[in-house]
Amino acid sequence: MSRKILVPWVMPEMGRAVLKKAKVEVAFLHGPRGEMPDTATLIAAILKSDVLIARGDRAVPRKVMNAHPGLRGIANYGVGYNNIDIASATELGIPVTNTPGVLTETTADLAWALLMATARRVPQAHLYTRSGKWPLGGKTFMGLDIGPGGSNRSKVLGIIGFGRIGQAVARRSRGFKMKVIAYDPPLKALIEATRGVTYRDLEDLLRESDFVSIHCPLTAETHHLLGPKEFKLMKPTAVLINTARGPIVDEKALLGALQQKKIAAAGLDVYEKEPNLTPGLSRLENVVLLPHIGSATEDTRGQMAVLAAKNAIAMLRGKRPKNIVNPEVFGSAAYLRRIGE
Ligand code: 8YV
Repeated sequence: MSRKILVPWVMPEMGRAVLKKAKVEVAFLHGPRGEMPDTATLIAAILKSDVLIARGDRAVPRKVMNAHPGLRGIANYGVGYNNIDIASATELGIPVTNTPGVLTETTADLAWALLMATARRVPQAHLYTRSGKWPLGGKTFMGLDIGPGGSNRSKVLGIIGFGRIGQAVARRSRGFKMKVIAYDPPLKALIEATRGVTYRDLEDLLRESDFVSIHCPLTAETHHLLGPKEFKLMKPTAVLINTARGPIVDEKALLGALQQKKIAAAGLDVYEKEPNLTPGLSRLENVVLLPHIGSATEDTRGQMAVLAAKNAIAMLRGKRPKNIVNPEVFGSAAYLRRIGE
């Protein structure tokens, strides 16, 4: 029987084409409206497959991995892989891959769009104009400057997480004459070596920034990195942007900070319990809310699918994939058992 790749979601055509060209057997499994199968259905399908192409918004817990002793790998469609229990995958000898690089600029674009939209209240003004109230109402939609503004004061952009996306956001700030500070302990040396960017501890970054943009991965260390204590440190005129992962921010504490005007506004693309929002968040006037669309362009999602497909094909064939996140599995007894060597 030939080996099979399982895709339990609607994969962009560019990724499907790669699978087709490689002449590998693929099982596509999703509901009529593209919805992903429940865990029991997924486990039943994994039993008949050899590699899973997972999507970032769906958890792959240990019990799913454990379902099939011959599972040769999990290719995640997404650069973030907090949806996958990596410690269990490594212990069980399952290689996991992600899709870095191809979505860097697109996600940085979205972070920047959100920053501008939140500061200048673009969606709120759009809805108001569209509603036809404009000639009657006295709303003025006062916003916050991103550039130096009339007073000619450069604004401070604080970047939390200075990986590929954080760096791309920093590059975009140049045209706005911003002062850029960044916090990322493992990348302190890189930040210090980057022209126009200065390292700050988290507390100082929060105290000094006019805009705080989050670009770190979600890990045990970054879970609730921003909570009540941190919001108290921020300027009352500060804007928080999160296009990374929801649980990095304590969403209830953020709601409180926005309600009490401890900070001025927030632009969010990610949430603690997607697709659910903390009650009250969507009723606030000082938020701009997006449905996790950081990488959502045809081109970029297509390239992500290509990478995920290529990684899956390599793992199916027992080869080392390009974007491996737990390279220590190769050579482990657990992995060799899985691939039958
Ligand atoms: C995707 C993402 O929306 O790459 C990531 O980490 O969050 C996004 O690009 C997601 O992985 C798709 O489900």
